[in-house]
Amino acid sequence: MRLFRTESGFVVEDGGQCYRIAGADWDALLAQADLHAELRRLIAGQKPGEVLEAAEILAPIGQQEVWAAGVTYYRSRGARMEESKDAGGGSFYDRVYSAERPELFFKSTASRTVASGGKVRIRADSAWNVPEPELTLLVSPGGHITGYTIGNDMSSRDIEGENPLYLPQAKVYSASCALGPGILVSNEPLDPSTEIAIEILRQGEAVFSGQTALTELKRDPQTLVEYLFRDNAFPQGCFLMTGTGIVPPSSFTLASGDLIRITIEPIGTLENEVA
Ligand code: DO4
Ligand code: MG
Repeated sequence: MRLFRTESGFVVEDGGQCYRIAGADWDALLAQADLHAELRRLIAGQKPGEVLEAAEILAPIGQQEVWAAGVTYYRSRGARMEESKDAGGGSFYDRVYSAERPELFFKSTASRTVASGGKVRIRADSAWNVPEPELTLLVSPGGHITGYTIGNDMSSRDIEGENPLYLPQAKVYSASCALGPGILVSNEPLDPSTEIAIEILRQGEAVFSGQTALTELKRDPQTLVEYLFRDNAFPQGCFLMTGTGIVPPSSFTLASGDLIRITIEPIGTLENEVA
């Protein structure tokens, strides 16, 4: 079952049929410990037949914070070691990849997050930028994973590579995060064979494509959540990006007008143009 926040209300898609949910509050919904059961209850007895208009879809975020895990795939470890070797930051990435404690950082709020169909940004003081396609968890205030969405952790690699202490500036700026299109609501873990794919189009031509699978994710999503919730309260729940396993070659940087398409099959496709 998938849940969408749209300009004209909330829509549940279940078995190919769409249902509208009236009178619900987004933050209260996302805070449900068993969102799946709550949506079942809300659509019970309703007639399907609603139409989900892609142009109406909003980012599936309210008051929740977006956090992110880093260096959770071998490819991310290698790319970070390479970009920061002149700054002496290389060994940090190697160590965090195999440490028990994961890298977790604050990524975004609703005001910095764009929906599928919206425009992500490159910051003006950076010349080397990439999208990071990431499976993103919806986590309830009690720390239960209740859903999955697609995230783009836009990143300025030159700023991050110059000094690891610049990470917040490389990661957190206006329109640096995209989430959506909707939330796959499920209490079950995703199949490890689930694939994450990205395609970047420039003037209609593919300039980069890549894919990975959750089998490559070094950390268990629930363990990432347990670390995030240590001495940290999320009264509205939160989103947790699980890291990227796809990094374009060092010669690649995003340009204005590029179209970024990230697909995780059971969730959908997150599509954003670069402003
Ligand atoms: O340590 C830097 C950021 C890592 C990250 O965002 C990722 O691996 O996805
Ligand atoms: Mg990332």
